[in-house]
Amino acid sequence: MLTFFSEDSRLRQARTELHDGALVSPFECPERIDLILKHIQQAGFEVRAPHAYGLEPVRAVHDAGYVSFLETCWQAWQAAGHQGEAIPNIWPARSMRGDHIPRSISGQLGYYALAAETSISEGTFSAAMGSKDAALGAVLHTLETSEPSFALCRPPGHHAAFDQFGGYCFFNNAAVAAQQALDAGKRRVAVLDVDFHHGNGTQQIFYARSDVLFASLHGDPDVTFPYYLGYADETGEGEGEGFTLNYPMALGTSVASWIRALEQALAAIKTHRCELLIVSLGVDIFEGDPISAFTFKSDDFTALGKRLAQAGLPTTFLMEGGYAVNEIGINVVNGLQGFEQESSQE
Ligand code: OKP
Ligand code: ZN
Repeated sequence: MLTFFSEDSRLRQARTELHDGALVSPFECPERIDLILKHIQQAGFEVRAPHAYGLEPVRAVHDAGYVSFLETCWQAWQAAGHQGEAIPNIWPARSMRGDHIPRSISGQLGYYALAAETSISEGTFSAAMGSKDAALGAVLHTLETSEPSFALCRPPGHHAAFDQFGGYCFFNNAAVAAQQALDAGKRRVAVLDVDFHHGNGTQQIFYARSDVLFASLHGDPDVTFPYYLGYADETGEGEGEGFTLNYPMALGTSVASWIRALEQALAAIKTHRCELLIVSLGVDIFEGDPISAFTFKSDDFTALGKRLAQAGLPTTFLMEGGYAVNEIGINVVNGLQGFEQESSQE
């Protein structure tokens, strides 16, 4: 499967993640790229560098002030004399005002953050640019040829909301790609999010819209990140009513019951006549993932890819999470090859 990857993704080299009350080396690390690329190359997939598409496709789904904040945050943080990486430690929480953006970079960090584990450091913005360029390159290829494609996006995107970063995400690559497809003439796009964590950002961006159907299979937010979104009763609002579908599942869920939820999501994608499938491909549903709790085995990713191919839609896969570094490449390639095997049989 043709793969799009920007070397700029390597420029995110954060040293700190707030995890279990300690600053640790981030789970979302550059080594993930090499492990995935190794297996992509072993599989014989061509890897292409994307064009630089600039900020216009980003501003189509994100707030302009938020984009500028990301672009200048690291400089402003350093100029303010801070020692470590930029990490928020106060928010406009429910008891305070959410309508004012403070002048101080510390106040801005909390305003534009939805979680505290994700630091901003040198190269973060450039990596986020490369990541969304890979997503755009891949979706444009699929739009032009109807062939499937894979974007090795890093950093991931599905937690990034209209004007918030967090959960290792800065630009919502799936939202950028879906909007691009609509702008290119598709009438309805499906974003299917199979990452272990709920794709809160993608959901929020399209919540009131019917031109993007968002379906997410994930760990029950009652007991796992991102906790405050992703419940089954969130189904969209206004025009978008019925175009958000959430399948929260218990920790420990294995492939059999997971696939039953997938069947429901794919049935809705069919009913609503979606013309393009964007898969937010998180492989943190793997049993060995260090921060997740589903029990997929490596072979189960092949079955997942095959089932997705049966939807019969032009499909673009975008990399999201996956942190069991030794198996991450195998799991990604199994999913993509399962898809290819099943497509070639039609
Ligand atoms: C990003 B993606 C674990 C806390 C989880 C952040 C998880 C971000 C996941 N103790 N912290 O969806 O894979
Ligand atoms: Zn995840």
